Amino acid sequence: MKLKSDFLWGGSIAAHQVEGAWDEDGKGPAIMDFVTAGEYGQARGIHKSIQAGVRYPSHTGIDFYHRYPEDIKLFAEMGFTALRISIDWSRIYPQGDDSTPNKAGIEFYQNLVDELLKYKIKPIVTLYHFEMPINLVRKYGSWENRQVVDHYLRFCETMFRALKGKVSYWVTFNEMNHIDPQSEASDIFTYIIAGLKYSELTNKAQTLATIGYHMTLASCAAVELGHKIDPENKIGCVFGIEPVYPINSDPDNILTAFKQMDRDFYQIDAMCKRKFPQYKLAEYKDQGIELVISTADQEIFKNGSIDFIGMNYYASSVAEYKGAQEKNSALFGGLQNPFLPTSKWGWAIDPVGLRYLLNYTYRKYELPIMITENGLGAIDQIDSDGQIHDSYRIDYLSKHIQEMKKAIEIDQVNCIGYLTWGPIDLVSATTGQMSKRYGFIYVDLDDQGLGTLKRTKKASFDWYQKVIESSGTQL
Ligand code: BGP
Repeated sequence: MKLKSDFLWGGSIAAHQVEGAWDEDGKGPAIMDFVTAGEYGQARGIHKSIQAGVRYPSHTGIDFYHRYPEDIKLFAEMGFTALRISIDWSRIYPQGDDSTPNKAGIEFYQNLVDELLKYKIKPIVTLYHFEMPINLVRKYGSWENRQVVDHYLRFCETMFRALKGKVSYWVTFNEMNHIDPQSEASDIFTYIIAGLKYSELTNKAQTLATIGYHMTLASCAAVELGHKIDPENKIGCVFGIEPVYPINSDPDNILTAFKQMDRDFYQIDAMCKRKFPQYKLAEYKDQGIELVISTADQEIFKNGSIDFIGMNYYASSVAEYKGAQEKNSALFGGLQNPFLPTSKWGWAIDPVGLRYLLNYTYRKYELPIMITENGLGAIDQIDSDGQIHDSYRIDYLSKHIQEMKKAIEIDQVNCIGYLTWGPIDLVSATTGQMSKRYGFIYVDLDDQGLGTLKRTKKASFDWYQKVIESSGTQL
């Protein structure tokens, strides 16, 4: 069966992973410009430090800043009807708290959006994909400080107005759910999302909970603001969610799996049910965490419910009960599922998990769901014929689209779009590498930031073009 004609087909990218031009046209330094230089990266051995003058992928990106017309033309050739981009906050307010916005930054995104509209590609604009001006981290202490919410809202307002009438789909945040006192992934994501070093936090649990709270509040306030500026705006929030399966049928393991998965939903509850969930406050209290919800905040939760849920789906995970104090170790590998193969980075490949998650989420909220990221990170080889035969990527995506179709056609889930992650190769967020590739388009650039930046279509390019052309029937 064909999917509806207005189903959104396309891909998703993030400013800091593609643009480069990290210090051009008035852009200020942002969190992700420092991630590669940080202690954090060195300790984990996944990011190299930046020395003066050394090219590095996070600073050059894939030079999308200068080459976007060429790249968008290729997306149009594939038949994209949507592209999710993000706006780098530090291009608009270089210090975060500047009194006026940077005109050149606004113009860049207006031109980018115009270029998409030229090809009738709907822009889906993320307002926060880890691109916070570093000054807000250093001067205010990042999202732990309530004032940052106000700076974020000013930035949102500037962009809602600058792109009014051109953009109707907005995303307030990407994957804020990864920062949680009970999540082991917090050590990476506190750095990526909030620019803070986990090891240096004095009261970790309180800080992480406060960050999560402020971001949730900021999202609701941004939704309210965006609706006021243009009632046509459809504003959602994107979550990175993994289905968590119990390791076996022991009820303790089943409860543990449920709790781990449930942790990713409290913010969606707040954004859909018009109040911050009481169960989360009780859980925090139990852990000695205090959150103060003012009457003004309650109003914000009441008025800021989202129009759609964005779902980033890559993998599922497995949980086992290890005692009351255990943390969620699911993300990035965790326990092995013997029924599933894994990617080179240990992420379980689980197409059925996508159908499960779509069902689970839709039954809970009955809101439209957009698959905002899905894809396989892999090392691509250029064969002797000069081509990249990425059948493994086609296989992964094809199986996931099949399961998504079952969720739509059989289970009646209202899924409104499918966007692959990194339709063009880009810098990986958690490894800082170029060699972990997701694209239909190969970019000649290595982990040291060296290469010609030449774009080459992979085998998956023609395949995805046919998928879109046939409305998902030719897989
Ligand atoms: C998501 C992020 C993306 C992207 C993706 C793949 O969590 O929203 O920014 O990077 O993961 O992850 P990685 O780049 O680490 O392979």
